[in-house]
Amino acid sequence: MVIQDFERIFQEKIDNEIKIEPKDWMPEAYRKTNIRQISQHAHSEVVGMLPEGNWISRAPSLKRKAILIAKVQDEAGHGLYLYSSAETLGTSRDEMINDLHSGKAKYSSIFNYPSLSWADMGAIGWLVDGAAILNQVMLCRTSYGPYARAMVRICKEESFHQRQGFETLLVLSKGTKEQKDMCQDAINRWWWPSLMMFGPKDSESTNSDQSMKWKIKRKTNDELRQQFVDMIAEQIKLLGMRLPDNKLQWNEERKHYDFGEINWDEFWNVVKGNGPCNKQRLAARNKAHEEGSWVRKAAKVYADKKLKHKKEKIA
Ligand code: FAQ
Repeated sequence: MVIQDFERIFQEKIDNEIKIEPKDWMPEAYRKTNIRQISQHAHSEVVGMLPEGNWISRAPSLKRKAILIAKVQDEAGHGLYLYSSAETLGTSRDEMINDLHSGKAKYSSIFNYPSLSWADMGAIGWLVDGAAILNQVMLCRTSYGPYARAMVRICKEESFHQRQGFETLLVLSKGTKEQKDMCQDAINRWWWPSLMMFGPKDSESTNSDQSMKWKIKRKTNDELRQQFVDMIAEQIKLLGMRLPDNKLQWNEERKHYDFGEINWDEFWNVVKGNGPCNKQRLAARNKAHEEGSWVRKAAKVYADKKLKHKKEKIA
């Protein structure tokens, strides 16, 4: 077979909604963009543990603490599924982790903002997990098999995360004046960064066109962002709070909510490493990695020993 035959078979699979699997032939650019997106996604899950981890020791009750610990653990699990999925494309876990720790690899801009109050745990669950789910539901149909299958499992957990976030805010929204103010303040601070999670406008998205053609992405950044605004603009009514956007208004003609302009300078500034917590997040990841080196060494010695015993048994 010549290269054109491989390309034709690959394209036929994409056209017929047949998943691309690790041992299938694929264009190098398809492999690369999947490694890029999946590893960035994995890093986001892992770095995303930090703003929430900050509140485990200060959760207001044992029940809230147990829920938060479970949620943070889920994010670690998501990171692991995703790293494994990226590894099937020929990259190594060490390579991906090194790229994160050296600051070379990207992760979601949202995790470079500080979590300042207990209400932030509610806002992260409701808004950040809410944005993450919309994106991930579409990724359950992504064309690369191991990524799509990881997403199915992750989405089940994320929908629990979003509901717990909403419930946390609902309790605060019915509380004292201080609790209501704390709830509104958290929504004010997390709203715009949540909209940025969907990435740049379609007209400025460098990867979207090709990723849509390969069915890696099934909806564009702007389509998903609009879906998110429409969903949250309705849900906030139940909280009796408001979104910090004077331009937010139902547009009967479009059958969507109109909303104000995102501060794209702020977005790119955060993506380039200059957000409020970028340096702090990378320092925390590097420290955790260094402190965990004895665990990795011990696990390797154990694995080597087991392999040796197995070989001796066979011999
Ligand atoms: N932050 O051409 P596009 C979560 C970069 S998981 C930083 O539009 P693409 C769970 C982009 O990489 C949240 N960088 O890119 C959780 C590209 O640069 P590159 C993460 C961003 O890939 C909840 C450049 O800008 N979810 O939250 C961002 O087609 C609570 C041009 O952009 C995923 O990763 C950004 N927000 O579309 C955990 C989902 N946006 O790589 C704990 C999978 C864009 O060329 C607590 N990823 N950039 O150098 C995706 O769906 C896509 O990668 C997009 C971006 C939609 C994020």
